[in-house]
Amino acid sequence: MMRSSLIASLVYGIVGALPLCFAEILVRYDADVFPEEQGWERWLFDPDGAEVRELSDSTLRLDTRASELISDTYNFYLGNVEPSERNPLRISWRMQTLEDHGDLLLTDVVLFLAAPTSQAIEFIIGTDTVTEGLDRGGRVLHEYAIDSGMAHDYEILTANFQTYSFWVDGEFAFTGEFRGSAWGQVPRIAFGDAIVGTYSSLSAWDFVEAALVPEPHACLLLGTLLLWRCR
Ligand SMILES: [Ca+2]
Ligand SMILES: [Ca+2]
Repeated sequence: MMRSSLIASLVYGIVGALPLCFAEILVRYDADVFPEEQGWERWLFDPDGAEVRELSDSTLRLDTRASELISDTYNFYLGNVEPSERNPLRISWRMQTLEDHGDLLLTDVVLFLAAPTSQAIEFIIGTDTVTEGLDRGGRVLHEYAIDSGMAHDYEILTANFQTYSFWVDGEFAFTGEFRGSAWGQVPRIAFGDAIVGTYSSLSAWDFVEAALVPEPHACLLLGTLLLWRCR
C-alpha cells in the first residue's frame, strides 16, 4: 500500500514536472528561407534598391554597405506570452557582424525586444563589441567585448519583461532593465539593420529563436526523481 502510494506520488511528481523541463518554442528562424516566408514582418527602407541580401549555408546575409539610407529589419509578434521565474523567456540567436561602418553609436546591426508594457531593450552588435542601452547623455549603459572574425551565440533571459540577463557564448555578460518606449505592435522581437543614415553594415544571421524555457531547478528535480525511480 505504502509502495503503491509512493509510486503514485513519484509518477505525479514526474508528470507534473514534465512541462517545466521542455522549452516552448514561440518562433525559430533558421535562415533556410527568407524570414518573411516564415511569418516575420519585413520592414524595409531602401530607396535606391542598393541592399544585397542572400541566403547561403543556412545563413541570412544582410549587406547594406552600398548606402547609408538602408534599413531592413524582421519583426515577429510574440502574442500573449507570459514569462515567469519558473519559465523565463529566452531570446537566443547566433550571428556575426562582419563589417560595421559608422561613428556615433556602434553600428546599425540590432536585436530588439519590445515588452507588452511597450518598454524595450536593444542590443547593438558590432564586429568586436555588443552594447545595450543609452543614457540621456547618449552614453552606452552596457558593453561587452567579443572576439571579432567569428559568429557568436547570444542569449537574453527575462522572467518579467522588466529586467534581463544577457549571455554570450554561454558566459554571463551583463544585466539590465527594459526602458524607453517601443514603436509598433508589442510584444515583438526584431533583428537586422535598424538604422537609416550614418551607418551601414554586413551581418550574417544563422538563427533567431524565442522560447519559454524551463527553470533549471525544475529539471534537476525531475532528473533526481527519474534516477531514483530507475534504481
Ligand atoms: Ca543602415
Ligand atoms: Ca541557420
